[in-house]
Amino acid sequence: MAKTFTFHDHKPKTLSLQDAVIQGFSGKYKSIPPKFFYDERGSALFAAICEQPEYYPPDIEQSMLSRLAEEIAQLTGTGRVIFEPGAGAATKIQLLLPALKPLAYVPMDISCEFLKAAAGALVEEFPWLPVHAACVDFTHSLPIPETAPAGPRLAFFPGSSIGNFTPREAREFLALVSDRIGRDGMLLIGVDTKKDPAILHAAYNDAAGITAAFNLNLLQRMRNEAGVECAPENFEHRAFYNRELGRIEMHLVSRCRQTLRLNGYCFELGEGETVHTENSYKYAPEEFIALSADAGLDLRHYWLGEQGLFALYLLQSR
Ligand code: AVI
Repeated sequence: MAKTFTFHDHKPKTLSLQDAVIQGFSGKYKSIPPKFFYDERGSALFAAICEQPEYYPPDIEQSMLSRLAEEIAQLTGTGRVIFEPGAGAATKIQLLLPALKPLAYVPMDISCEFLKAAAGALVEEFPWLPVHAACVDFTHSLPIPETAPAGPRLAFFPGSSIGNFTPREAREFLALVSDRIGRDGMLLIGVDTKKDPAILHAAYNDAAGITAAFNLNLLQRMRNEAGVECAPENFEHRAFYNRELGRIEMHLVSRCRQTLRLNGYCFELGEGETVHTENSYKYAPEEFIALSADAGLDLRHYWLGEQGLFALYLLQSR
């Protein structure tokens, strides 16, 4: 069988880590965008987080996708062009491929080499599936490669990555997806739910300290890649649920008064002062359905996983 595999590099020149540090440390509250977590070590640490017993989303979502694949296919039909922003190792889509029988698959990721390897492996595993991989920063744009065939589209966005946007950014992203899938296009999206804060707290403070290492890895990157003079041991991981805003917040907390230096810039941190590194918003179904509707996506169906801990939504563009 002739295999189809194309690769497209659309990675824009976006903010470097150095610029992000200068920008993020210059205001009253210090922060770094969470996309800088994902260097090679950060991606490996994130994969390890997904293996931790406290971090429930991957297991629940995967068992939902396996169990619901046929039911989802009945609602979407077969023969769609599926695109997946942030596809990573493209593992979750494999649970749906036999039922959804797509016309083509377009995995998108910011990590070009990783994407190329994952997409290449997928073509070997599913030789009947045309794959058109695109290296993109989906927080900026979602260009669909011109080699992808025409046909009804289905966007796939699992893992509750939508929670790492603010609700406003999430609405903008959903509106962009809605535009890309076109009229009657569909989106299958996994979203973490609001729940007992103790469960959320444990998920972002695993006993093995993997989430802490993931968070602290940002400081290693800042030092090794961006040339920031800093001592990672002078910081500690903090993650907590902000009930008012409905989000987990991750911070790096300064253990002492210290100065970080970079290219002539000096950034003072007081003891206990934090660098905000990530938000992970949680949505009750009615909140997420309203947010999607605001972005032009109407609910076709939603499913709740074990004890309502995670949700899958199938949405349709108006
Ligand atoms: C990728 N994203 C959906 C994860 C989350 O839960 O917000 C990232 C993560 N951060 C700490 N643990 C997992």
